[in-house]
Amino acid sequence: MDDLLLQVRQGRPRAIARLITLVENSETAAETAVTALYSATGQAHIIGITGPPGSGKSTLVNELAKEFRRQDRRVAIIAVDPSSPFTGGALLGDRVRMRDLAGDTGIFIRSMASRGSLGGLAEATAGAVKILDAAGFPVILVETVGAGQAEVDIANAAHTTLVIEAPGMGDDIQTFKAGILEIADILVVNKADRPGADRTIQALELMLHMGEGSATRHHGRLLSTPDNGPTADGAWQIPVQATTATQGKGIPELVVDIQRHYAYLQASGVWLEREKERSRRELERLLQARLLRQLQVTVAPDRREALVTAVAAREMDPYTAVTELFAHLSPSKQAGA
Ligand SMILES: Nc1nc2c(ncn2[C@@H]2O[C@H](COP(=O)(O)OP(=O)(O)OP(=O)(O)O)[C@@H](O)[C@H]2O)c(=O)[nH]1
Ligand SMILES: [Mg+2]
Repeated sequence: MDDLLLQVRQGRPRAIARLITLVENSETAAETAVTALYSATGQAHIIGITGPPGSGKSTLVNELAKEFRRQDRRVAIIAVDPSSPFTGGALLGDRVRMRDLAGDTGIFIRSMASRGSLGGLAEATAGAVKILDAAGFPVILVETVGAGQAEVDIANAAHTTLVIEAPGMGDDIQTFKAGILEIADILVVNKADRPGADRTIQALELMLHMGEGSATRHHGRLLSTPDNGPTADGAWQIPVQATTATQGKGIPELVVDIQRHYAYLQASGVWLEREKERSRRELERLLQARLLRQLQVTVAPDRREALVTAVAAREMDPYTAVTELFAHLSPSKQAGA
C-alpha cells in the first residue's frame, strides 16, 4: 500500500486507477488511503457538470478538458453513470467521444458505475476525487446525469457546479428542473447551434430574474442580475453561457466563467465555507457509519432482533429501543462526552 500511495502522489495513472478501485471496494482501504493522502488534498478545483440526459455533458467535458490542457493544466475527469447499471454502452460511447484526449498523460479519465461501489456512488466519487486531488490534478471535472439526489450530492462535493441545458426541451420555465438554481453556479445552454437556443437562454435568464424578485437565495446569497460577475456587495451572479460543444464554440468563454467563479470563491471566503460544509457532512456520515458498525459488534444479533420485534409488536417504542442500544456503546466514554 505504501508504495502504491507514493506512486499516486507522483501522479502515476496506473497507481491512481488501482487505488480508486481499492477504495471503491474496501472500507479499510478507503480509511488507509484517506488517512495517508488527506493532507495533500484541498488543492484541486472540483467542477461538477450536471444536466438532463443527452444535453451534451460528455461532449462539453471533453472540450473543457482540452481547453484546460491548452492552458497547460492537468485535468482529471470522473464520469458518474448512475442511470445505466446494466450495460457499458453509455460509457463506451463516452470513451469514444473522449478519444481526442487519449494518449495525453496530463489527463486522467475514470468512469464510475453504480454497481459494485460499497458506500454508494456519492461515497465512491468522493473517494476518487480525494485521490485525484492528492495526485496533483489542479482541475477535476465530475460529470453526472441530472437525476435527483445524485446531482445534489455532486453539487455538494464540487466547488463550482455547471448545470447544462439544451434547447427543445420545452423551454418553459416550469420544465427546468426545480432546484437547479439551488445548485447551479453557472448555467450552460449547450447545442446553441440548434433552433430555439435563444428561447432557452431567455427562459433561464427570466428564471434568474424571478429568483431575484422573490429574493431567492443562492448558497445564502441573493441572486441575480444579468451582468456577469460579482456585484458591489460581492454576491455571485449566475452567468448563462451558450455553447456548441460539438464545434468547441463558447468553451473558452465558459472556462473564463469557471475561473471567475474560482476567484470569487477564494476572494469571498465562500471556498472555505463550502469546504467546512462538506467536511461537516463527511464527518457526520462517517460517524453514523461507525456508530452502526460499533452497534453491530457490541450488541448480539439476536438481541438486536429482539428489540426490532418488540418495537414491531408495540411492546416497546423505538426511542426506548435506541436508548437501550446506546447503553451498549461503551457507557464510560459516553459519560465523558
Ligand atoms: N447539435 C449539437 N449536438 C451536440 C452538441 N453537444 C453534444 N451534441 C450531441 O448530443 C448527443 C449527446 O451528447 P453527450 O455529450 O453524450 O450528452 P450527455 O449529456 O453526456 O449524455 P448522457 O451522459 O447520456 O446523459 C451526441 O450525439 C452529441 O454529439 C452541440 O453543441 N450541438
Ligand atoms: Mg455523458
